Formats: sequence, structure tokens, C-alpha cells
Amino acid sequence: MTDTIVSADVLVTSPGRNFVTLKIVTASGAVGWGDATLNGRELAVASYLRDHVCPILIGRDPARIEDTWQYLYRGVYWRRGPVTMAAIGAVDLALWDIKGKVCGQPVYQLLGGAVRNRILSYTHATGWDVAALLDAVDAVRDRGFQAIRVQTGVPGLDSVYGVTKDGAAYEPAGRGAGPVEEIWDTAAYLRHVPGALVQVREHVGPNVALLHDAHHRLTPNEAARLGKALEPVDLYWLEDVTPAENQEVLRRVRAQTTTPLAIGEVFTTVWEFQQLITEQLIDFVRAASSHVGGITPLRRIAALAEVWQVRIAPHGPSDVSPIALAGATHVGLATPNFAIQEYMGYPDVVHEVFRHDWTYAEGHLHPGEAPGLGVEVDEALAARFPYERAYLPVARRRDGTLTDW
Ligand code: CS2
Ligand code: MG
Repeated sequence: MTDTIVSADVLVTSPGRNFVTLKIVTASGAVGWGDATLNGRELAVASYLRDHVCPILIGRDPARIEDTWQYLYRGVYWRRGPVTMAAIGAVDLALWDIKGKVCGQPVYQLLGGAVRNRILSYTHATGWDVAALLDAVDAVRDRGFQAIRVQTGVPGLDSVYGVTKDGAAYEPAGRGAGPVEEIWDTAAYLRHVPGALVQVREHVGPNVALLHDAHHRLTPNEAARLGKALEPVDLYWLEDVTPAENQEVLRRVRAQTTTPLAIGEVFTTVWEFQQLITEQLIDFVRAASSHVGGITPLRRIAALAEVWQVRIAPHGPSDVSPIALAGATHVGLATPNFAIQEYMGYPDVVHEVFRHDWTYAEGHLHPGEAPGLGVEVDEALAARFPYERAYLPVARRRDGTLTDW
């Protein structure tokens, strides 16, 4: 008998940071959870879902995941964009969750079953100076990580996005009335980072995978210079070297350096990856299972990437909720050209609000064997943490000009 969706509700909770979660319930009593969090623009997605998507989900067959994806993507005149795609992603994740629960299978089984035993994961180490960074690297190695994203402060700057001064875990979005403004100096960054990362490589030896994120801040020439300068570090990848809009510029970067490139945490459709993949301008696709519109399109991107020997490595910072992280780990376990999963980690309270079956051990993640995605939301606990306005910082050059992320 065909099941139907009887309710679709949005829950916004802020256990340390904001998360937007979609709850879909079917007539047979199945409950599916989806992540709709868009860091710094959370309520836009909540409204998109509540005001425009939830009403038209009622009465639909939850088993028709692909058709619902097409309905919400192709069926809408104003398509694409991060708000739309995060909303579609939440629906898609929730429907895969329901399908798994109805079939009594973890989602990775529905995707073809495991192709690996566990998923290599990396986390972040940050230190304002090299000594602090090496301490942070040692601390995450003690937690079992064999792959580490390393970010450092830059002499002459007061702050650098993603780097803490006090050794505490950093939070990508700050709460408050508006974005914090930081001063950015590319020349100072380029002078400092290669030397700092060489010291990290010397400290950890050859067997630890090191990654670095440039956060879209460089020109093509600067990116090529950085990639070349980092070749002795033998990076696993250099991430987001140039602003995301103009992908042709990567041809120049690619021609100049063999440092592997990872791009795409802010991309939201397969079409944004098309040129990057088919021209082999990147090595790793960073699409998140939520922001790219769900597991359905992430699998499609992975299939395209596989043809061109490009691998996928979904975004997994603390602003991607444990639900979307679960989605990534199910895809990761079942997808041959999956490379590595970012696992920034969450404060304890987030693990309590989002009770998850996925586990971390010895540098690896596993989605677990619970039917569906394996995440259940404690709604009573979530309700104790109301939304708090938060923004990512903005960056200006020394002369005051706003600069790229
Ligand atoms: C970063 C993120 O994880 C990453 O690679 O780029 O910290 C990113 O800055 C945040 O997710 C922004 O929301
Ligand atoms: Mg990144």
C-alpha cells in the first residue's frame, strides 16, 4: 500500500550554534529527518521550507525520492541557489531516512552496500603560531586522526578566519548583531603559510595526510604560486584557492602545480562541478549531502566524477548537522570514488540533541547499522535552545576594500 506524507515541520535549534532540521512524518508512522542548515542564513531556508515546500509535500508518496527531487528542482521556475538547494537537500535526506526505516536497512545498503569497511576522516588543527599549531596537530593525532587540516595565523594580522588564538575549538559563525570584520592581507599569508606547513610536515613525518584551506581568497596567479610553494609539503589537498564563480581560471592554477585541488563546499548543483570534473581541474569534490540538494544529486556528482578519476570528499564542518554528516557517511561507505570525510566535530550538547548511530574511531567514521540515516532528534532538548542570530565574518583588505571569502 502506498504511504503518504502527513506532516512536514521545520525545527530551528541552537545548541551552541544554529541548526535547521526538517521532520517528515508519514501515514504509516515513519519519521524522516533532514538537515537544512545554511550557516548565517538559517531562517531563509526555514522559511523556504515552511512557507513553500512543506505544504506541497503533504499527500505525496515518500517512496518517490527521485520524483520529489525533480518536482522540487525541475518543477520550480526559480531553481538552484544555496537556499533552494539546502531546502531540497533536507527533503531528500529525510526521504532517504524514511526509505531506510521502511525497508529496515541503513541507507548505505540501499545505495548498493559497503565498498569499504570504514571511512577515512580528517579534522582541523589550528594554531596562531607554528608552535601552537604543532601542539594542536599532536592533540588531534592523539585522538587517532591520520589526516589533518592545518591552518595558522599570519604575522601582522590580528585574526585569521578558522584559526583560534586560545587553543579552543573555533566556531565558523559568531553570534551577534552583525558580522565581525577582519583585515586580510594575501601577501602576508603567502609569505607565511608555505614555511609554516613545511614545519608541520617535518613534525609529523611522511605518513600523516595534511590538508589546507585557502577559503577562496586568491587570484589565479597567487593560487598557482601557493600550490607550487606547497609541493614540498606533499598536501593531500589545497582547498578553495580561488573565488567560486569563475572556474576557467583554474586551468591556469592546474597548469602550474601538481598540488591536488579540492573545491565545491559552496556549490549546489552537479552543473557547477561539470567543467571542473570533465576538464580535470580538481581532484576532490567538496559538496555536502545537504547543500548540494541531498543524497540523490551527490550520488550523481560522484558518478560523473568517477568517470574522470575525480573523488568526492563531502563538506563536514560543525555547521553541517549530524544528519547531513550521516548522509555523507552512508554515501561514503557505498561509493567507490569517495576519498575522505571531513569531521570537524561538535560540542557534546549537539550529540545529545542529534542522537546518532554513526561513530568515530581511530581516524575513521562509520554510518552504523540503524535503519535509515541513523539520527534521531531529541525535540524536547532541541526546544531548549532557541535560534540566535549568527554570521560568518567578512574580510577587508588593509585599505578597507571588502575581499573574497
Ligand atoms: C570550511 C568551513 O570546513 C571547511 O572546509 O571551509 O569551516 C566553512 O568555512 C564553514 O562551513 C562556513 O559555513
Ligand atoms: Mg572549506
